[in-house]
Amino acid sequence: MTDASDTSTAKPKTLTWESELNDEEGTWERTRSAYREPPPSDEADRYVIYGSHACPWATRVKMLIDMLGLSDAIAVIDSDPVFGVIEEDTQQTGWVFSEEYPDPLYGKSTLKDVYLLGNPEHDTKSTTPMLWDKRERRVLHNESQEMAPILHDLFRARATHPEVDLYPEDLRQAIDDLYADLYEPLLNGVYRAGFASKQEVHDEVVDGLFAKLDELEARLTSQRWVLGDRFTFADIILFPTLWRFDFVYNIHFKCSLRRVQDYPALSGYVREIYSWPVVKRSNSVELTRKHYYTSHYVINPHRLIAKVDLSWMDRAHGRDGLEQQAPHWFMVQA
Ligand SMILES: N[C@@H](CCC(=O)N[C@@H](CS)C(=O)NCC(=O)O)C(=O)O
Repeated sequence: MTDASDTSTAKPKTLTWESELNDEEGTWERTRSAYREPPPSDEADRYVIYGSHACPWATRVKMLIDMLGLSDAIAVIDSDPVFGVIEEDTQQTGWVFSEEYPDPLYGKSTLKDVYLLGNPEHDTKSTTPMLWDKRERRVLHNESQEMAPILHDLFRARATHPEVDLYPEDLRQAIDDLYADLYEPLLNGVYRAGFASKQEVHDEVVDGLFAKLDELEARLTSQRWVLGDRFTFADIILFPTLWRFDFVYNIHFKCSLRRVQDYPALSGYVREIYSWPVVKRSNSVELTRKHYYTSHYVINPHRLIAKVDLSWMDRAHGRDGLEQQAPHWFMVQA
């Protein structure tokens, strides 16, 4: 039998979402991303993004790549949407590869193994999105909010649509401020609400979250995009959370005071962005539902997937009266 107090030979445990649950406090806290290195060059086909079909953080980076037309320069490798066991002795779960979603570079069976290939000392969360350097075989970056602007600025010149500017100089500060304002209450708030294990913790997060949605509704009633009349990365920050809200967060994470479809402006905003072919590429309802309901066994032990009526998403968005500037090519079928 192993003595738990003997740490001399114990391997460091890899963090996963389960180890971020705090039973005593009833809270859940996301670990800070550990890898923060920009790519050393702008070479095409040297870097890949390890992503996943269901992760909103990965989706933000994938939407940026698709909207600039960078998929020839930076490929995306998606892991299986369903979490599997990544650590035998603790049975903790995380991103895995499968027959349908293989790791074409190294044939690894878990994303953690790819992290370990790049860094044998890797002992923190193995998250998506992760920017990988194929030449040096190592992880460069795994924080979407910093990775996206780095890729935008470094690779935009080689994009199919270099005219698309998702980070206009004059709005950079506003984009960063919006993220800072939305992160804890809303973008991460849905997870804090869903994984809370004490009623008062859940209630408080949910109240803060809907206060933020109410603010956004007011803002998007008078303007087309979240920072005004230009579509920018700020909208890419907001969209993945709003888009999956009704069919995942509202049910699975019990963020159920209201639905996005109950907000006229927010729902029109989601419908408009989701109507673009370039957005459909990285946002799959089926894979997203499958991921959440089947991966978080702590809050959904039987892994049943909630039935949903998504007909509202395909109705006319009704936002043509508001001034707008979004690249026409987003709306064009490839
Ligand atoms: N702050 C990070 C968060 C990334 C993150 O937590 N991704 C989740 C998926 S949505 C993940 O990979 N989780 C793996 C796990 O919990 O083991 C970012 O924005 O890139």
